[in-house]
Amino acid sequence: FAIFILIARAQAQNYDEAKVPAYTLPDVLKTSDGQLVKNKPDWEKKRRPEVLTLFENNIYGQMPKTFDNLTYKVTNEVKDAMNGKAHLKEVTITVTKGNKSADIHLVLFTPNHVKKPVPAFLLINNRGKENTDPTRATKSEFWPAETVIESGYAVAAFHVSDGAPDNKNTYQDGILRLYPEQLETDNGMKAIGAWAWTASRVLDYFQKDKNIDAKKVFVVGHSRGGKAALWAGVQDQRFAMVFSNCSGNTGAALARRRFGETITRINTSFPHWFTNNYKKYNDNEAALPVDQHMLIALIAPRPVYATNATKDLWADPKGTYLSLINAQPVYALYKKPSGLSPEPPAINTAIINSILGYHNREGIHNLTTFDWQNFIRFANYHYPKKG
Ligand code: GTR
Repeated sequence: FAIFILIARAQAQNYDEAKVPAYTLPDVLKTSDGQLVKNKPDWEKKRRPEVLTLFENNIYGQMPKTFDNLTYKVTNEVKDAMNGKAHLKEVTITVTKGNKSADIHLVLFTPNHVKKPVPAFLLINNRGKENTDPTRATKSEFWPAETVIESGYAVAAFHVSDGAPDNKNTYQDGILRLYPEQLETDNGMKAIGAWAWTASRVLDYFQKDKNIDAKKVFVVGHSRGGKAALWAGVQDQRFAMVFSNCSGNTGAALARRRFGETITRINTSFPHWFTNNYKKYNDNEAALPVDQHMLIALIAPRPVYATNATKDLWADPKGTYLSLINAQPVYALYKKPSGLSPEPPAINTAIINSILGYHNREGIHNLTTFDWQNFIRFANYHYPKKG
């Protein structure tokens, strides 16, 4: 009987395009009182705040913005790391509120021999800490720091556990200790929100580091980290650009397609990621007042790059592309058309020369050198180096 239930649950995940239900996406440009937004001021003053609140209340939770103090301490520094090519700093960022504090551990490499300040890629690392080894004894495609440094960008990372342990029993043990009231409310922040909050505190630090161009910080995340990267870019308009890799359900992919992972599945496997309110939409996507194209639209006019992998149908490559397509009307208000064609590009073909970038890489659910190389191309396109 138990096996039967397991099979039934596995089958409940659809991978057949023909079985995608008919759906209607909420109109990103239509206000709750039925008016059509036609220009930038109306978007920014009326509709954007409305959509942002819908995401906060229903999905990602509130984003507390106040704390008493943010200090930092460089705990390790190597000026000639990577054979002299980079300057390593390990920094502990401490955020204090009342009698409580939380530490964020940042690994940061800045390229030597380039004009400062430099733009930076910041990874929200949801996998092993060895992926961001400051000694570089261990190298990983997940964070190919040498490749990013060679391209003239700074490269930084923090681990999600500093924001919130990725565990349904202990997620409260990170920065939520500073905001216990969040745990008492159905629209309270949980782990994904805490990771996005942490990315913003790193950006606060970047504003104090004279080698970093804090107006050009690009937030990057893979999968659950890619969901947090999108939310960070939405919440904190200081992030210049967002890279969301294989972020799938409640990331860059449309929920209403019910292709691969669904809201029920994500809320069941990871009850500590999203608000209590989000559980109301289990098997009830149509009732959601938003869909994920609207999350991308909230990042406009800043560039967004989303990716998928061919063997990662769980994260719905097509649904990700459709999110970008359906975010376009908001970019158009800023006269930043993306010119995406209705059909996704061929496998391994990256859309770079566009405000909304995309590729579907051959292979499995992962963050790889191929992905990073295209992130760098996209950054070069939007922030061409002078001279
Ligand atoms: C899966 C989860 C996805 C994605 C992934 C990951 O188990 O269903 O939403 O977050 O983990 O983070 O690698």
